[in-house]
Amino acid sequence: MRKRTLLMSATLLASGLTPLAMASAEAAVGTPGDVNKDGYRDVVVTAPDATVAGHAKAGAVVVLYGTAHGIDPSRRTVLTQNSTGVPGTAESGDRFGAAVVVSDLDRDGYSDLVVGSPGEDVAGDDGGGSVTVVYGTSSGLTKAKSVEDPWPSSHDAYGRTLAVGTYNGLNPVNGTAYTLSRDSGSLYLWDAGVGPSGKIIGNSLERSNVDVAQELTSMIETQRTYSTNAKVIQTSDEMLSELTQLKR
Ligand SMILES: [Ca+2]
Ligand SMILES: [Ca+2]
Ligand SMILES: [Ca+2]
Repeated sequence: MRKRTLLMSATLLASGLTPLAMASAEAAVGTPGDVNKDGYRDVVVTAPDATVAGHAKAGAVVVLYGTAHGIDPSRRTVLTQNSTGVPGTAESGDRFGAAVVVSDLDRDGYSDLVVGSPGEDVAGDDGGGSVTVVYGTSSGLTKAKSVEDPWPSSHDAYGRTLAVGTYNGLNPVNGTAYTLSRDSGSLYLWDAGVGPSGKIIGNSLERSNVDVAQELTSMIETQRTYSTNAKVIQTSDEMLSELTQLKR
């Protein structure tokens, strides 16, 4: 169980914080990286230094859609903070798209975009940063919500790095893949070193709650116990067979 805690205690992380709760469902569906759920993976290109409506480095994200014959450049969606459904306004230095992760957060089969805007001004703080989730839907990329840096006085550039994962309560699919369950809980965005999230410290050893030697010893003991029990059953079976033969 300790191993399980280590391996499965992941979550949707941003270089930021605050609960951006995502619904969880029973199982993953659809094709990974498929924003429009047509069965073909799509390509997401980031342009955080793009000028938008005259605002330098406001940033943009471009989705190029896959087809049976590969990427079709004529089929694309350009997202900025001025796009329909995307919260906020494109401003100089927002750098929308400085980090992007593609993942189906709400498990509806449409891959969603998690987009960082580390230069977004928040509550009067210059460059506090924000993270926007743009949901893939049957009607396109027009549904989104954002989380701003909730502790703008503590740090800047919230959303400069992003990661997606899931917590405990997962359903194993095979040896290395898992899907969400009703027990998985919600997904949250947090900044490293803020709130309940941990820090990564350079030039230092990381502590582990798994004693590898003890785990190996336990595994060997379990295996030997199993072998012994199997031998007892086999011997009993042979004795019964012998008795049966004698009776005949
Ligand atoms: Ca697609
Ligand atoms: Ca903005
Ligand atoms: Ca989705």
